[in-house]
Amino acid sequence: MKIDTPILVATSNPHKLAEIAAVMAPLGIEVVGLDEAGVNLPEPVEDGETFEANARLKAVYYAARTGRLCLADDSGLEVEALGGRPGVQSARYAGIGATRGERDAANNVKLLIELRDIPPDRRAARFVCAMCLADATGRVLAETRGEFPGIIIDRPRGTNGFGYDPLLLLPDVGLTSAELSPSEKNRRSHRGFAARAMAGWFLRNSAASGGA
Ligand code: ITT
Repeated sequence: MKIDTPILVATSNPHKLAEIAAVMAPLGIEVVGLDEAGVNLPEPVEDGETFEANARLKAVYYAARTGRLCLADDSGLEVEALGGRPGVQSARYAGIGATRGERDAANNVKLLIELRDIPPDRRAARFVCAMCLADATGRVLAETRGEFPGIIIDRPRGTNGFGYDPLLLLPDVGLTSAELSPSEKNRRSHRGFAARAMAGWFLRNSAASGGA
């Protein structure tokens, strides 16, 4: 099939966009975010019960309204001791903060409060990322998923990344996700896996029609 690039990524989160672009660019797949593309639609209500449902909802919504091929990422943190919370509520867990940075900081504080009586050996958690690609008519073409397991520590460490990155420790390297370089995070992360699987879909499907 003919793939129109740059591919619209249905996100207003610049960190997600940068991480997805870093996977796609070396493969010759260009992406553009909602802001850069000048898409100024009201955000859809993310009321799905799963990451997959919300990724689908965002991809279909923006694809159908812009008439463009559209890739969406819905992601978040699942903490075992909290029964999988904050899960699909990860972005709005604390429910306060005017800016993305303030919301991330408030979410991290809330998570540490909720886990304060949980010992280190019961702090398993994982980031999950669901990606969905929809065509210009809003039809779902491909869906992928990635997971990034670790342990929640009791104080933030590191300045790279965003969101809950400073709280997810990777025991094998003794670093938090926010202490990884961007390329190392992408190599291991939920988003890196989901984006590479999606890149595979692009390459298979554009090759079949003789090029993107
Ligand atoms: P869009 O819906 O516009 O894409 P968003 O940030 O609101 O942006 P989500 O609804 O998917 O995206 O919420 C994802 C939240 O999960 C995000 O705000 C972070 O708090 C957290 N999260 C997801 N991926 C993460 C990562 O790689 N590192 C740290 N936190 C992450």
